[in-house]
Amino acid sequence: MQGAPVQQYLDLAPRVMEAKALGRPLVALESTLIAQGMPYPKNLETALALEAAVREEGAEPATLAIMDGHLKIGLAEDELTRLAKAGKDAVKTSRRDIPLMVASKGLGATTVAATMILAAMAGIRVFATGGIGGVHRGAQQSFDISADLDELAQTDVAVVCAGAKSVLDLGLTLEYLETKGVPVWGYGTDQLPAFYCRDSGLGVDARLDSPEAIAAALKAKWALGLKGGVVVANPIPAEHALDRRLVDMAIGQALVEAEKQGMGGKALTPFLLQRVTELTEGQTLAANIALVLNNARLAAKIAGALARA
Ligand code: PSU
Ligand code: MN
Repeated sequence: MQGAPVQQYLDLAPRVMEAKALGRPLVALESTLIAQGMPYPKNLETALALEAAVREEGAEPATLAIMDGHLKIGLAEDELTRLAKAGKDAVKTSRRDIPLMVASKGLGATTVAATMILAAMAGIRVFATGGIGGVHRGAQQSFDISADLDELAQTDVAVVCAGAKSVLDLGLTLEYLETKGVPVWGYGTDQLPAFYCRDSGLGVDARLDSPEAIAAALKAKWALGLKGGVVVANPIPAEHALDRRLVDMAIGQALVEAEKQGMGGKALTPFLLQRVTELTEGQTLAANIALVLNNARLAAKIAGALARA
């Protein structure tokens, strides 16, 4: 199998293939968020609602995952159901996990990093998710920095997200992205959003107020051969934003529990996110769904603008 082309592993859904053939805009969607981030059946409802939101804005959605040895670019409804029902039994798959997930023919839910890789392989340039991974608090000691950040440094995909959760060290996350040359653009805002809250108190590098302006800047980046992705930071709609004190309290407690239990490695982020949901009695889940939908819509508009740019 030496020198085997990537294509033999890619499995494009018929709708995705058709959209590509017609030059229609495509938006990639993440599967870790569905499998690990939300309980069944809310996760399936959300996955379907995300795809519908992308279509409403005139683009074709492709939820990405790894199934039965294939890199799946777009899932049929029965496949989405399988992923949603598997939940945490699906393997959280980041860059380093991809080879084994393919070879073992397992069920892999792709993180931001892995979703970017699959999207790029399939020629999809715009990707919507909830929040990216980043530099964890205490990373000076633990070295825990998400592989999402290095992926953003090297893979040509724009990631539309609501910033990163304040379980992370947002200031250090921005420093790391700056070092790696990853642009962080605020959509209609000068501040980095903090996921459930609209503002983090930290600035982005530029504010862009339209999908066309974002598309023009993306086109320039890639036309110039400046490798890597971009963070498009889209604040949660005001009516769904949560009270900062509630969120900070839940995060504070989740961090203490994680430390006590010696959590680390790839289990840490899912643990923190689940505890925050439990501690806020599901308020963060509702906010999470609202912000991902908002990101899917913006991503579809950017993909459309990029197709016309
Ligand atoms: N942030 C969220 N929800 C998530 C994740 C991050 O608000 O579900 C997931 C994403 O899949 C992200 C991953 O890529 O966690 C980062 O994990 P780690 O910190 O282990 O790299
Ligand atoms: Mn980590």
